[in-house]
Amino acid sequence: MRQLIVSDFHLDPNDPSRYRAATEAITRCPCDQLILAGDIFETWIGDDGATEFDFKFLEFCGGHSGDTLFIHGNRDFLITDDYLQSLGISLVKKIAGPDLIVIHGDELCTNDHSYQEFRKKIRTTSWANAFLNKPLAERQTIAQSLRQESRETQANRAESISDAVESEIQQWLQQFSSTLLIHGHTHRPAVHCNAFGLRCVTSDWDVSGIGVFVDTKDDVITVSLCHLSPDNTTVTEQWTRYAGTPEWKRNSSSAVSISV
Ligand SMILES: [Mn+2]
Repeated sequence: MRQLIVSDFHLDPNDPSRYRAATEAITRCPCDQLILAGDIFETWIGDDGATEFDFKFLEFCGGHSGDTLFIHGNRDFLITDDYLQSLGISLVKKIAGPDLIVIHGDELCTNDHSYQEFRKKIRTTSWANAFLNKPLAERQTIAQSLRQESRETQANRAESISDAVESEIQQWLQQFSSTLLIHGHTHRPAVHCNAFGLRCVTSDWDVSGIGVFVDTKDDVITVSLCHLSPDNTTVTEQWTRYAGTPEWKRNSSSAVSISV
């Protein structure tokens, strides 16, 4: 069983090359389950505002694995289950169990109080309905100015995004009796290992990015942080845990192998 977790493509129809790169990079990585962990799109103003590029990309993802899941990010949380279902993708709030937790990650950034307040306000049915009831043209204008603002303030640079808070991470791991948490959002790709477990952070993308493979075979769980691009797939770090044991061990670089 192989799962692939990717996030933060920030796809924008103004830049079709990114859709191509993401499609080609994922094509190189066959998997049983593909988890799109949020901010796949730079903005989502309603399913009726989806472009041909958006539609084609999701259709590709839906066909790429037998089980493709979508977790809302803070930029594409208005995409609906109906729309995704029609393209072979299931919308899930999170993946949370003892084997694996996958979330977008913005919920971990609790030091950014103004962002959390804003999040609370816009992630309500009433806010969504009020926004979606605006005419499409008006929403498109809003999206355009959001993209412009995002570029100008360099909102997608890691320095502009608050980092995950350690106590929140521990709380998630403990709540689900898990030792593996994977998330994106912060644009700070890395693997962090401590007494509470392993935390893998996926990257944002330009024409390549960093995703995570979780391979489960017999009693061995292998987690590989990988650089994914249209030209190759390279493991940068690999960790293993034996089922029934709490401890993650880092594989020596000579032992690192992945077949994709
Ligand atoms: Mn995000």
